[in-house]
Amino acid sequence: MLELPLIARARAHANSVAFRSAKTSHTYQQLLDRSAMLATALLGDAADLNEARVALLVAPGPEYVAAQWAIWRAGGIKVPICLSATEPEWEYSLTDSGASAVVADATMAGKIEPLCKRLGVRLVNVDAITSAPARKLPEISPDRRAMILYTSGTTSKPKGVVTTHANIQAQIESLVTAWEWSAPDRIPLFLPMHHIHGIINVTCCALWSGATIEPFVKFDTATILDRVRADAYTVFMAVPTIYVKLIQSLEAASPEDRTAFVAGFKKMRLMVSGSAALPASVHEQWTALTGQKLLERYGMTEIGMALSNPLRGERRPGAVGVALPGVEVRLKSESGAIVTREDEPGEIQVRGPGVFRAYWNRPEASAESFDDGWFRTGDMAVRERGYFRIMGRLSVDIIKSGGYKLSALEIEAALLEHPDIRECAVIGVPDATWGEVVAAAVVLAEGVTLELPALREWCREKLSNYKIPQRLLVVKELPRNAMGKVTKPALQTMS
Ligand code: MLC
Ligand code: AMP
Repeated sequence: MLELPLIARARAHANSVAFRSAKTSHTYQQLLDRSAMLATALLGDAADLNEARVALLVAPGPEYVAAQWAIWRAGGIKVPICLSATEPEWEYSLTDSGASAVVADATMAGKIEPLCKRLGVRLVNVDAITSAPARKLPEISPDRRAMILYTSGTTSKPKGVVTTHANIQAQIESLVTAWEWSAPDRIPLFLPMHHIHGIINVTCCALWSGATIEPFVKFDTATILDRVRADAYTVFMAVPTIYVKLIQSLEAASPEDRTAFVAGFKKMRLMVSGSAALPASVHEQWTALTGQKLLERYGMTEIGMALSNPLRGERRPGAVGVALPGVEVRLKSESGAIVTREDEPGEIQVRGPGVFRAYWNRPEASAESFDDGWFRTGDMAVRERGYFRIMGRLSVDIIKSGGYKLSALEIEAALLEHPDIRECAVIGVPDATWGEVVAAAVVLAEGVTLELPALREWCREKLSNYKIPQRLLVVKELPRNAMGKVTKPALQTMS
């Protein structure tokens, strides 16, 4: 029987521990059995879900993976959605993807039930599924579409990035090879499970390799440091904001505690940073504090990981290394020429088996994002002494905050619904902890006032926590160029 490689790999590690937490542990065999049970429940009378979209709203951990595998084994497309999203954000993901079902744990099922009822979407509470008769599951070809991840871009609403099973496998194999994942590895999982960093780099790579994951609902510095002190991990993957927070905690710790934490970090075989630029100063501070040299890599939802500093060899602060196995990377200059020399900047373009298939239901955006078969990332880079260095993004409308990619346009659209806001422009302003924070410049209606706390409170119904402006600038008018277009770079100096 043709079986998904991820499932076949899990069988090879059947008796190993896939997930371990303070209270319980789950073997690969338990995940396989549970996913078969959930797949059966999802299928009902159908033989195959035939690429039906199934949204996934389960806290990180064994049940998340069992549900993910269940959707895949039943032939569906998994659409992971953010646990802390607002109802309008959930509604957008469900309607845009045309989801026919939401798979949720009991806690999340309670929260999303009213929306599912309103939209007529089936809600499957996994905690209520305790048995199912054994049955034959469909054969899934690697070319079948497997996942839709919503990612913000230069359009107001997020776009669904569609990857096939073969794309996902290529993304995993590239990292497993480059970073030498193996069964004895142990890794904490504290990143959100609706983005590739948590899904592919941490979870899928670990489970492909027979390694053990320790899941947390969210990142908590004190909890993680306690586990680091206990030598719980061999591999650690985080966004730069987390390293900044860890540095702050290490510096604030007593000398005894710090020595114990540092000993734990020192013993790890690999610590990776990615999803946003790691300032060279943070890289150097981390090495000075712990003796560990962070491995910085660069990736994107549409392509998986593309560039990485080496596991063995120079890990250069401020640089993202070279192309990963199976990934081709080129730079295209503003003039349209392929960059062949060092020190000449260009847009990063990527080709390879890990590159996504298309944006969901957006043929034009999909076509525009490719240049002769190469995916246009919208990030600028330069090659220096053999390594790529990221210089920034082509669009001012894309903000990276805490590792999350945010669309200024999406936030502007939400702010314009505020009765007192007549015009607005959103930008990302540099921030030592978050990389960038969201700042809004607004023109108010006549005679009204608006303070940041009130605006933030108002936003809570519409936007996830990390999209809500952290800075507010009330202006008489927005800076515009001769064509009447708002000039966002001018706002940077105003803030
Ligand atoms: C939260 N806060 C922020 C903020 N997010 N402030 C400024 N900017 C932000 N972005 C504030 C909250 O308002 C709150 O303040 C306080 O911080 C705590 O909020 P929280 O939600 O509990 O935050 P925390 O859990 O500390 O979140 C930090 C984090 C999280 C770094 C753990 O942001 C995170 O998990 N980021 C990772 C995202 C990720 O996985 N990206 C990968 C995308 S894939 P108050 O005042 O209310 O207490 C990708 C491709 C690739 O990029 O290459 O990997
Ligand atoms: P996302 O769309 O959420 O997958 O985010 C991908 C984007 O994150 C990339 O296009 C980059 O802008 C940014 N990114 C990821 N890794 C790095 C890195 N190491 N340095 C700078 N930017 C990064």
